[in-house]
Amino acid sequence: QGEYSFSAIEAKWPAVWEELGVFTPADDGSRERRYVLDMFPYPSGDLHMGHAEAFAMGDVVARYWRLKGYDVLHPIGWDSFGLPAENAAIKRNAHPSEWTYANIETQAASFKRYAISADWSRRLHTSDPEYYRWTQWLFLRFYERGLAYRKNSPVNWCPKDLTVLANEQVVNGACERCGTPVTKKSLNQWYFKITDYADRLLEDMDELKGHWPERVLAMQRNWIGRSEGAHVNFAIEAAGDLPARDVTVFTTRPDTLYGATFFVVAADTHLALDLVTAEQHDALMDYREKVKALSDIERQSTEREKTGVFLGRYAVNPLNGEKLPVWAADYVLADYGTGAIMAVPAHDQRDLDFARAFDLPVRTVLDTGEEDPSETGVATAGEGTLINSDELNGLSKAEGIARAIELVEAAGTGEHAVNFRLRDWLLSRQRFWGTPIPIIHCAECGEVPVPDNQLPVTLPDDLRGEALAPKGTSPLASAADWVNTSCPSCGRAATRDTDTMDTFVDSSWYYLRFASPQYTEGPFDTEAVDRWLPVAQYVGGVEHAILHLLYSRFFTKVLKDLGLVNFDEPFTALLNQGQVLNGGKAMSKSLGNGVDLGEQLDKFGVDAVRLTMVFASPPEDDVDWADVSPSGSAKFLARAWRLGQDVASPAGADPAAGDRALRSVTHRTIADSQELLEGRKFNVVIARLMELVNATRKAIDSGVGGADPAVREAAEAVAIILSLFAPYTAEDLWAALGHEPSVAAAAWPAVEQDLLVQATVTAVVQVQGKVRDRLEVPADISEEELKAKALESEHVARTLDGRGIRTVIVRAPKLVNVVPA
Ligand code: ANZ
Ligand code: ZN
Repeated sequence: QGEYSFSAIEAKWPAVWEELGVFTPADDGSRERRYVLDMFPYPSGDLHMGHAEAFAMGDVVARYWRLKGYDVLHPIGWDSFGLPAENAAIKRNAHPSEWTYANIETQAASFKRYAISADWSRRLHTSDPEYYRWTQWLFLRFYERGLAYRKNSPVNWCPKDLTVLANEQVVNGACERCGTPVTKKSLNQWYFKITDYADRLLEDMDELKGHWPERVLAMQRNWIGRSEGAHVNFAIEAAGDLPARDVTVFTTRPDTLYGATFFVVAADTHLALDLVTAEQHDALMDYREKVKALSDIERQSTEREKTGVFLGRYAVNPLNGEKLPVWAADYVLADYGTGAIMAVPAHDQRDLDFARAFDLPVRTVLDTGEEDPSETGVATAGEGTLINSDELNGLSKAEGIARAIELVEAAGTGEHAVNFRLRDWLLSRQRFWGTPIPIIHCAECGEVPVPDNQLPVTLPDDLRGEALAPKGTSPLASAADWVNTSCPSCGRAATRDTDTMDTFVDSSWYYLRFASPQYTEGPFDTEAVDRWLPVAQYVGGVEHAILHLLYSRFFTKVLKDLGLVNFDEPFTALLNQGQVLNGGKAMSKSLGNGVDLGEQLDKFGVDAVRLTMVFASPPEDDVDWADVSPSGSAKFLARAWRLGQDVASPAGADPAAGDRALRSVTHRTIADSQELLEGRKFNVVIARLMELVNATRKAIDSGVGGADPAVREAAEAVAIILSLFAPYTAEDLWAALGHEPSVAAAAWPAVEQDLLVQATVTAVVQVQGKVRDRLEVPADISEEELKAKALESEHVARTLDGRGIRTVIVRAPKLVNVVPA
């Protein structure tokens, strides 16, 4: 009794929840299982507003499913390897684990305060040796299948972080972490062969349609970038001492073969060096120096003037024997397709720009009805009829593509081909705080995997401060004791691989580990995984649309092929929550508009902050903290909580005898909430809940009174629905209503169908006092709704006959009088 005090309530319940273990799944098969997962956090300092939003959303789902009778797995853990810990350790002359585990403790305490209904007994950290042992074990399984391999190639290099980056970590030519423009560096690095799975990653997206945001699917589809066309071989004629040879191009438009007027190879390839004649050699070398300084984005920009160098050679068109000059240019990329193209300037804008810059011929081969590209400077790409193309003349574009492929296949100079934009996943990092790559390099035996029974290869714990600073080679290389070992195969002196794995490897399988986090016989107990996975609802930010989600999908498919899991997709449904903004902008240090979560919780209480987050907008939309009212939420919570003081009927009182109007509101709220929750419209559920609280208050204060069992029924529904958003207040209300032990152990209320039928009344619609229409409307219709309905009436419109309206008098639910101007 007394006044609503969030701090008093917050002090009371965590111990109760912990003791009851209400958030630990029974896992005994007595109920259907469901797995709800929030993308696990990185332990950078304390929780922030973004965590508060994402975890509030995930918790709504977990709590709702629990009330609906499912056995719910809702675990929590930390993605705890990564650069910030290392940078902090360098600055403080410490070990990265100190900063990491201290932050984890801070966040764990905040999560507990925030009342996330998580099963804390399953907590994991990817930087624990018990976890990364299995990351290493999985790496070795990939290695055995040829899916983890090392190669020397130019890689993305961040000159600030002094480490390589995966393509997925380069955003607009810059490091996704620090924003420094990325350069290329030739290094021997480890890769995962994700390209082997390109087709399946694409096809299996069909399963996800309707359950994942379309935007995320589109981004993945685009990233995988499947193109269909042909590989066509062009003979390059001998020149001087240089012998003739073949070079293959990838084209999506073999129908335009007759329109090829020159041939281009990427300037920064070996192929360009192999092809160039002695006369043109110096020109090419100069040009390559200039190209080095450019990013891929700049290279492909249609805005930039085209540059290139003639290589002194000619390629022969396999269909008509025509000789095409061979050029090297930067707009052709070394690592896409074959790194060489046939240029068709009439129908490809970049080729046309190049042709105009170097005065090369333009030949239209597809009549699209548009103007001549050689005159307009605009390449034509639409549908049309093939011309100037000998045996292809008269065909449509699609027919031409098919026919041209037949022709080159018959001549043995080409074949149908599919090309992907997706590249293999570069996984080595020259940093310390990550999972060591479990490979030993032996002068005799080459690469030797560390035997499973010697895992984990643990990180040395004596490196601190400056010893961890990035030098371009891994800091592990300086730990001589650690590096020097013996070859598991021949016993001779050998060295450990000194790179660590991209932290996205750690997060590619953690959702599996949660099924059996203490399992010691393997990365996970396959039976436990069979029971719980795939994840029924995954919740996280759209910034992971490609990286984490694509990698996890890839891991799952490999594990399926290894016989370790029996599903293809790890996350059945995905919810991308919006961002939390302040003043319409993302919170940032430089803007000084950051909002501290801890301060908000101290000021308004956990429940008010949670409720505000969910109430602000549909889960996918951004929340602007400048536009919301946590104090308004706090007032509503107090109002809901006070219902508990006014219910005067005993627990278990039969509501059947209670006030029918209130019962009808209660049951409609329950039924609608259920539907809204299934449709992820959490914010609307809160709006409906507010209406129910108002209706209950009205009933108590009017004739119905607190002793009516319908009031109890309504208050109990309020407690149960409220528990999804404001668990502390809901618990206290539930206890005030005489229930034990926890509202989290309650059941979602059953809906009585006959109470859903709305009572209706007949409303009379008048124009200037004369009855013009009668409408059947709900007895509790609002003034605005009734007014809107009346103005939609055809009879009213006819009577008004174009006259304007002076005023509308509304007496809901029975009368509307329209007064014309
Ligand atoms: C001839 C042609 C004629 C082309 C035409 C297009 C239009 P997508 O769809 O992205 O896969 N291409 C091939 N390899 C390239 C490389 N390494 N760097 C830059 N461009 C490259 O694009 C495939 C098309 O992009 C290919 O088809 C090729 O140009 C070009 F009217 O061949 B096409
Ligand atoms: Zn050896």
